[in-house]
Amino acid sequence: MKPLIQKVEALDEGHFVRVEWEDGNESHYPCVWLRDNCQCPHCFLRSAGARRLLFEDLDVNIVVKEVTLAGRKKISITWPDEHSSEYEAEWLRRRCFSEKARAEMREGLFLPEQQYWGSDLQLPKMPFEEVLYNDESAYKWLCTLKKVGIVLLTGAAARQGELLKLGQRVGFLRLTFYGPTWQVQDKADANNVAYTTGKLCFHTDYPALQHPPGVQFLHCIKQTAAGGESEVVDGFHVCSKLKEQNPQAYQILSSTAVDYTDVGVDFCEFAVQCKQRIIDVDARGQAVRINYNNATRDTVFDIPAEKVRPFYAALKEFDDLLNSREHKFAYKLKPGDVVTFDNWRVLHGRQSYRSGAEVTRHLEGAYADWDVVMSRLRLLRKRVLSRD
Ligand code: OGA
Ligand code: NM2
Ligand code: ZN
Ligand code: ZN
Repeated sequence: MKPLIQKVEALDEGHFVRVEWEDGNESHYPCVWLRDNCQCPHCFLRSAGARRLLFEDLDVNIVVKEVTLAGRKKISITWPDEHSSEYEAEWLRRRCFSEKARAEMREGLFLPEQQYWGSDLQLPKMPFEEVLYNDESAYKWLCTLKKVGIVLLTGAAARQGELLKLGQRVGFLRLTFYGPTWQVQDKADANNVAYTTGKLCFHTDYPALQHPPGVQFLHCIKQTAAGGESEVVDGFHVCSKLKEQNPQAYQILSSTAVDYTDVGVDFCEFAVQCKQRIIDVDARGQAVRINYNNATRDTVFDIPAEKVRPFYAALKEFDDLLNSREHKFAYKLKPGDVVTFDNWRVLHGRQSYRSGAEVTRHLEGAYADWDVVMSRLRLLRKRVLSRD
């Protein structure tokens, strides 16, 4: 199981160390990286798991003076200034620079695997209580949330406060101008279109913020008899379709900065303004975040006039794909349901319902950041996997 070292040598005039493993593999480590990552107490603060070595004290042209094998589980390096460093076999193996090893490390740290879905979605469901009190269940919840983008938790109490428990379970909730949690119901002088009985077409929440909330929780406390049904669509799946069907529309939506605005009073007074591309892409042109809420898209539109019509045409293409029968999935929340979803990936909407004298529909909502959720996922994985 544990990797053992067969042989170690310096290469390239001391700029590289080559490790030959007992299983026949080999790894090459740049010496500047080895010196930078010396694990001795001068260079590394164990208690923080962080580098003490200052960058200004690192010679970026450093070469090894001597490298030796210490047993088969450790290598030792002496540097030209006589500083010495030791590296464990297991530590080195995990940090191998090969394409394959780096891909494995990346997958373990970030779980990038995504399962695209459409109207065929088998909405993943788990009991709310299980997720709160069982680590395996919580781990499975978060893995599914990352991979599929949506998980329905069932059987919560039909009263306010349940999302605070979910917040504690992951760590903490994301506070916004709408408060630590917020009440989705028909309100007089609503400060947001969500707080009316109107239809909400597919949107992601809060693109008006520079860093929109990564994860959203919606807890159904009361559901109206007619109307108020929910819809979701896999935004990344739709983006990949748009890219292949209409690369020009994709190009426009992934490059045009759209103005968003949100002004009002809730938790406190706010005047939020932001520019976002509707489709945020990584260096490879892959969609990594959708920023689309038609309600908060500003009347101010800071692009040249001649680019406006092509932009609307592109957005129409995207919106049509979002709403196509094959892509969207419809369901209706019941009291006690908590839908948890990736607000960077999954767009959500709801049907209108009739307004009345009293409140017939009430959801409590909350946000969490992906940093917090992924942190909990990694901790749960460590705990769950070390058990067996
Ligand atoms: C929202 C929202 C969905 C619903 O409040 O942003 O999308 O079903 N609500 O009311
Ligand atoms: N609410 C539900 O982008 C948005 O304004 C989404 C946010 C009011 C907290 C709605
Ligand atoms: Zn050191
Ligand atoms: Zn919403």
